[in-house]
Amino acid sequence: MIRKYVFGTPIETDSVVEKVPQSEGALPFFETDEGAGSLTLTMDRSARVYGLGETVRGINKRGYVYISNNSDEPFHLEEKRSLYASQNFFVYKDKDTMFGMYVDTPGRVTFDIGYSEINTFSIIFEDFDADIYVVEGSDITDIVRQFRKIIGKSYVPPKWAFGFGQCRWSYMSADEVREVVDRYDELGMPIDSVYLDIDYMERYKDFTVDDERFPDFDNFVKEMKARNIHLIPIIDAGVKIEDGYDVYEEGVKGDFFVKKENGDRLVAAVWPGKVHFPDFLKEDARKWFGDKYKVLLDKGIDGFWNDMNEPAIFYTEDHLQEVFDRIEDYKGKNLDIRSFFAFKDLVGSIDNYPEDYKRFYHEYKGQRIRHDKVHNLFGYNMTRAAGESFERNEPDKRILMFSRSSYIGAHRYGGIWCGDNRSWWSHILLNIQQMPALSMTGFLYSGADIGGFSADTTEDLLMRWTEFGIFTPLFRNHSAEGTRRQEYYRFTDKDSFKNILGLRYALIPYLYSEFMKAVNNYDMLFKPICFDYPDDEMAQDTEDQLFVGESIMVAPIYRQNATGRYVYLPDTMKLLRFRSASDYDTEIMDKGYHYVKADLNEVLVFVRKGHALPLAKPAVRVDDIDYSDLTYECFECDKEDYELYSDDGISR
Ligand code: MIG
Repeated sequence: MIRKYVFGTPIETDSVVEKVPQSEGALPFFETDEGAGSLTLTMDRSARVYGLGETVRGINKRGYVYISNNSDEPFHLEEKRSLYASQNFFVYKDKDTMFGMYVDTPGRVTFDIGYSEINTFSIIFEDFDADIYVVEGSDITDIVRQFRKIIGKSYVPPKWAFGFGQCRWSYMSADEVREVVDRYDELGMPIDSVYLDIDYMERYKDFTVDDERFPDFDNFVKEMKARNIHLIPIIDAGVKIEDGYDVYEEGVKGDFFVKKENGDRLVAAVWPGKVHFPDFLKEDARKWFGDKYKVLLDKGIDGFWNDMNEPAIFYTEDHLQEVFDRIEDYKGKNLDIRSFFAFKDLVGSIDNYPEDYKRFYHEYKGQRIRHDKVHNLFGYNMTRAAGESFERNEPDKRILMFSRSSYIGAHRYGGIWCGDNRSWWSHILLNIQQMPALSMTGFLYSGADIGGFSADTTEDLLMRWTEFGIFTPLFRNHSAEGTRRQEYYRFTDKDSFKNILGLRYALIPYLYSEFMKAVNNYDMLFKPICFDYPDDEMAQDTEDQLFVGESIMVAPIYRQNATGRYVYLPDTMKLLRFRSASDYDTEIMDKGYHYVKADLNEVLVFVRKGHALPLAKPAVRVDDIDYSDLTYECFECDKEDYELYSDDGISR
């Protein structure tokens, strides 16, 4: 049962697509303080809170404070309150009470879940204008399912997008890309796509290609296509200001860029230097920008990633001027403790400066609205621009799309990746813990940068991370400029990497099937084990194991030098300890705690009782997977009991 409560005059976000009638009564569970703009609930000792999508910390969100304020945040530390997304849906559960809540408001919202006061859950609004949906159901899965129904079906990528993708900031030329593919192919390591980061563009201009680095790009795309490799260019939110650049000129002519209060276009800066931001919230601007993707679609490109769409701002012309003006005050001074830090703050305030987000306006549904009021809708509407364009321009074919920034609603147009993590062991765990929260909020096609984006990876870190990454729909190895290169072929134990990648391909019939069922039935692809074992106390505290689809549980290793780990089995299960898709041992294990060994190259998968896991033979491209040759690992069931979803993988 879903009830809707309306506070103030909410700005439409288009995240809910099914009509829910407004409820007459008072909001249940929380106490409303209209004056303070807050809701509060006293949490029982037994209370747990799940959801909120892409955030730091554990699966149970209790004990910290999270702020929905989409941010270009390169340090995913425990203390951070905001990352790139706002996905304001959570489930509260204690021994007597259980409900889900979706707080639909495009501005800043704080979820203080026992941070200020250990037993108090407060939701604090900057503007108390919100549609709040309260969902009750028989269990968490049921609550999530009802919620997902009202926000509409999740985005479905082409099936090849379940293959492995290699990325780097940046492959600097067509030859570098060729070399990557050659190396993978020579070694017989699977790969389906190579990503193009910002340097493929001509001076970071969206929808252009640098023809010194990528001469004859059209033929290069064809050449890669002939090898069944997809090239996936990045698209940034800012449009370079440059006379003669068609995208800039059309944007000016069509009045598609965001403007300041005085009507001037906002001048901000990102990669290309000074840019304008398209007003993705404005329908005609969205259509215009969306149609620009056609420039690349027409060259045979069939996948994109949208970046910097919080939006990230290096500086605005206005704030930079303020800084330069005030810097004068410090010149020649003997800087002491206060003035030195004031000076440091001034200079350090330049990028992603909060006041800059109040400097410009959108035309949204016929109204002029200051950016900060609708801040969290920006990336969503960039993805929507692309998604709507693909529906118009490629009506018969699925196009890969995922974004960095998001809001609920964007899950209908694309997936997300989890942004700039680091080559840290703790970030494998973060990746594990983010996946179920993303499943709850509809972002099914998601994943993190495997191996870690910033900082230098190590061979063992990359291997352990990959052993989890093979279960995430978006399966991409990506790393930052200036860090150690981390393509799999650069390391010593190439055979093990090849085997683990091969296992991914062997799992694709299952993963794709479970993914599509999750889309069609509004289910989670990743589930904390406690969701299915609500009365099992040990399961409640298990935050580093997940169910992936209906048949399996994974228990990844995320500690350096570990040769195994403790695994909690909420029921009897069948362990598959994989060294490769065809080389694995099996063991039936009882409910309870077990120390399970797993060498660096071994992947632990547990098949649930009454379920089956289909396995294909490894292939080097998704298209080569032989569906007529599947074997099944069954535990107390027959292979016929497994419902294998499959389709052509490309048509809509
Ligand atoms: O400020 O395009 O999260 O994946 O490699 C960095 C360069 C801009 C941030 C993205 C990252 C990408 C990088 N971008």
